[in-house]
Amino acid sequence: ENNLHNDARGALIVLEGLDRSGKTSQSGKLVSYLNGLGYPVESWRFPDRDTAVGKMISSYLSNQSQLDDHTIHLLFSANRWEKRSLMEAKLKNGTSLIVDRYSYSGVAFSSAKGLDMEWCKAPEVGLLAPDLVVYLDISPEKAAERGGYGGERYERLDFQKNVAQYYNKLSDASWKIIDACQPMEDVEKQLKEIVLDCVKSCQNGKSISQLWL
Ligand code: DGP
Ligand code: NA
Ligand code: NA
Repeated sequence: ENNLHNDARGALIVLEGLDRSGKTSQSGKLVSYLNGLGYPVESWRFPDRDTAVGKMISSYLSNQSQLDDHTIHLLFSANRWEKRSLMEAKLKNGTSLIVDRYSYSGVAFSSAKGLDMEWCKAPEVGLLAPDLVVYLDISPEKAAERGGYGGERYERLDFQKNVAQYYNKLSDASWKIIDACQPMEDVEKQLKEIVLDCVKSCQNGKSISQLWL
């Protein structure tokens, strides 16, 4: 059943959630799990801080530079656009991608600053649409308790409360919501099940679509 069809493509799976919701550690576990089952898979994250644009974003996030809210919004979007063709090639080649944050972070974080939501969505139009969005659901208060924040620009309780509201506006019935306050093993188990289903469904030739859906 794990054998790839000729037209099999990889699945684009996005993990979203507040800072400290556990996305990063869960995405590592998912990759090992799928690899163990014989599925080609890679772990990606946005922002990708390794590119030239990513370095500007990283400097902004660590408060080493100041940028207008619209400017940084477009840089985050550009950072996704610069990876679009590689993303498409990987998927078509049969590699699934587990992506830690995507356009939904882009819209939620910038809208939380007061930018217009439709304006925020516009530069994301034409990026590849995920086959699955999983939201790791944790209250802003609980997230803040988790060993504290790392000190980057957005890691403040009042701001994260705003972000949560915009995630809620963005989400639709297709999102899978997992209670991220459960023990890590339970989160992991539920994620594996949902993600494996998605990877299998993409193998059956389901076509890739584009944002904004
Ligand atoms: P991370 O590396 O996942 O901790 O992300 C860094 C921070 O940047 C985090 O607070 C979430 C925020 N972020 C991620 N993507 C975007 C985006 O596209 N736009 C904005 N404004 N913020 C983002
Ligand atoms: Na962070
Ligand atoms: Na909603």
